[in-house]
Amino acid sequence: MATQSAASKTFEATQFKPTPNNLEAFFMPFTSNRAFKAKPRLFVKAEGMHYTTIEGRKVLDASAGLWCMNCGHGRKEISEAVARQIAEMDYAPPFNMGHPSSFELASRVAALLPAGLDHVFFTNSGSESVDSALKIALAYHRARGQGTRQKLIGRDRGYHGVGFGGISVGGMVNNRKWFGNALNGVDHLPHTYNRQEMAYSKGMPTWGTHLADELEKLVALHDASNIAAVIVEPVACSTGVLVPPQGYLQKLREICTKHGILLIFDEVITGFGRLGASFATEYFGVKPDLITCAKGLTNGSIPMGAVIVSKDIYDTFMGSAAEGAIELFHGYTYSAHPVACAAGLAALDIYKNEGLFDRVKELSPYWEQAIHSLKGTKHIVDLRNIGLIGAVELEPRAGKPGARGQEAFIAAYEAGVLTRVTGDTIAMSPPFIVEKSQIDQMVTTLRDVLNKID
Ligand code: PXG
Ligand code: PLP
Repeated sequence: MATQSAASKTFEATQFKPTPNNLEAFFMPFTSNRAFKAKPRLFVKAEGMHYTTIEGRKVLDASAGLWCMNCGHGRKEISEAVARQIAEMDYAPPFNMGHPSSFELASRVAALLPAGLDHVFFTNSGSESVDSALKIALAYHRARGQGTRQKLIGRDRGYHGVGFGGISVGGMVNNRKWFGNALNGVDHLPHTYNRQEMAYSKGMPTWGTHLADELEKLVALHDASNIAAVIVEPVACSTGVLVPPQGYLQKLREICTKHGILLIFDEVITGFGRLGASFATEYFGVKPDLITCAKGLTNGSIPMGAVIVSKDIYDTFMGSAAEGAIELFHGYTYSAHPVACAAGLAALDIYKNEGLFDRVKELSPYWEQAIHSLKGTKHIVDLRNIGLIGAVELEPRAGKPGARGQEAFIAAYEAGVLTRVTGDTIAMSPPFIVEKSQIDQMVTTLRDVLNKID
């Protein structure tokens, strides 16, 4: 009895303990928890092109959050649509039931893509989109009687999120080595970056088309009858903005088609206007069989992702399952969440009404010259750009890879510009509403910062 009352007292004490103003409990993702908690950087507000820090300082958002706030922050059209939807109907089960806006959003997304890429499966993130796309690819081959096609091919320096599928086809050592064997039967193409051959290329490098031929070697090694799909980011963003060589993606497409291998474009970042076209498929004129997307789909406001599949894939599922049977044994509690759908429809309206994809196209030449105006600045060894994406690659400090990049990132933040850092590469990808004067501010700040740090 005594024990019990002591236990309940402890419980009460815990329950009513005031929330400590303490950063300890949150195990932060992809962050040095100890460094952050020793010197936190907290945002409390966002409007237009700016965040406001907890100290009341304004920071220019040169990274669109994490490559997702394409329409800028604080968009009333989105917050009002979300508020209306959550009040009207907060949730509806996506298995066996439906709600109208999921069908509308799927149609609106399909309308942004070339004919034949016209069916949309909803997820809640880029990682879930990647795992879903890989599973759809495997199941598609099985459904058409080619169940031996089980191998998946990714690419070195690829980032496809953090699910077991995504880290398996991805090519970032730290995202893989801690987590055991992950998926079997995965192989990788070489990445397309070669500084000697392509440093300071504007847009697509002219060197490197031949790297797509490496896929023929993997086909020769594994045999086409064992390969389900190849997944690549049209532009590999997370590992430092690796712009594809001219003709490279076309060549991958040709080899995949020749061998009956599905081609998946991971457009989690390039989707929804980042290159100045609705998707990279339109920008490069190369049509994959599946596309993964997320981020810009809801302007980053509510988590949501999607996999767009070709008519052939969808029809194969429909044609091979028995009447009344489930065609795809896959889905999430929150697939096509009504609140996310409301955010997605509102975001698509903004893109259209404000002509934001065209705005990216119009701003791209200015952006390109601004990024390349940094040439010659201390520490810089390469500059890369495409659409509204730019990368500033720094010479790593001897024996301390990543240290200079991290210091530059923090110094830029303290000087009022939020960028993104991977290793020693600073990436920038502003919201599409960015003004030229703000592009100038980003570049000037980076130049000043690089001149100041060792
Ligand atoms: N595929 C690609 C191509 C991505 O860029 C994902 C999948 C995973 O999406 P989720 O929503 O599960 O995070 C991504 C995400 C960065 C950075 O700064 C990039 C991403 C996420 C966070 C940071 O490079 N990309
Ligand atoms: N784990 C358990 C115990 C569950 O019941 C569910 C869903 O019902 C899941 C995981 C998967 O969750 P989600 O559908 O949100 O991905």
